[in-house]
Formats: sequence, structure tokens, C-alpha cells
Amino acid sequence: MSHHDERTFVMVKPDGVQRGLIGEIVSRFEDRGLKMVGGKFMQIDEELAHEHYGEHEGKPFFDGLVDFITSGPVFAMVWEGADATRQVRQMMGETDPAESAPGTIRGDFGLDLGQNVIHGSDHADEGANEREIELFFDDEELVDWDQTNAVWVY
Ligand code: RTP
Ligand code: MG
Repeated sequence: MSHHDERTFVMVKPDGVQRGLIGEIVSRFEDRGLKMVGGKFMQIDEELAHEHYGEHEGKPFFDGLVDFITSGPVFAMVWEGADATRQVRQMMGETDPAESAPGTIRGDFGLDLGQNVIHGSDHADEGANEREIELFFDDEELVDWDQTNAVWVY
């Protein structure tokens, strides 16, 4: 991992899994030159949902958000690359798909504020990427590897 590289947490939400968008979303990050260092298909339980979305506890949409994120399996991932957290957020688009530019993941596939297909660590929230990676993955689930032909990245 070179010095400017970082890791970020990304997750295909239950609506994205239901609609068969895992491959499409993984492809977009691969095409961008980011490197996957962890990935697992899993079911989020109530406790993990509360921890993951703890910053939103008490907000009117919180209960619905927990119900949604626990409604079916997700595909959790860790991606590595230069400025990865911000890169991923740019590729995701805005929280509301209707506000997201065409070409972004939410702009192309998101249905509404709830069913917005993907989660990525917030780059404006210092350390959110590391916290979320730790919450979802054990150290031994993350793989260090060299992408030797990645000279074309970005
Ligand atoms: P996420 O955490 O899921 O990646 O989404 P985000 O950073 O773009 O947005 P955030 O503010 O963290 O909100 C988390 C999720 O809560 C739902 N939401 N609903 N009804 C509302 O006003 C509202 N605001 C947010 C969205 O599904 C959002 O992804
Ligand atoms: Mg967020």
C-alpha cells in the first residue's frame, strides 16, 4: 500500500442485491482502478445496523433505515486506492438518487432516498472508513496483495 493509498468501506444494500447489481457495482470500482481487499455476502442483524448507522439514531427515518438494511443480504466490501473514500463517494452520487448525476451508481440505479443501492464511508466524517471496516471485517478477512499491472490507474 503506497503512502497516499487508503481503504474504504462499501456495501451493496439489500435492494442492490435483490436487483442483481453486485457485479455491475464491483465492475465499476475495478474499472476505476480501485483494488478490492475484502468482500463478503452477509446478513446484517439489528445490533450491527444500530452500530453502523448510529449517527442517525433518533432521526425520523432511523427505524425505517434499520428495517431496510436488515431486510435481506448485503455485499460488504473494502476497496483500496488513492483517495479511495472520496473516489467511491463521487462514483456513488448523492444520497438522493434524484439529485445524483447520470453515470453515478445512484444516478443510474437508485430508486429513492431509501432504496439507493449502495453505501460508502463518508469522506467528510474523519476516520469513518477505518471505523466501518473494523465494524464489518476481522483483520484476517482483509487481503494484502499487489496489483502489478495497475500502472494505468486514474
Ligand atoms: P449511506 O450512509 O447509506 O451511504 O448514505 P449517505 O451517507 O449518502 O446518507 P446519510 O446521510 O448517511 O443517510 C443514511 C441513509 O439514510 C437514508 N436517509 N433518509 N428520509 C431522509 O431524510 C433520509 N435521509 C437519509 C438514506 O437511505 C441514506 O442512504
Ligand atoms: Mg452515510
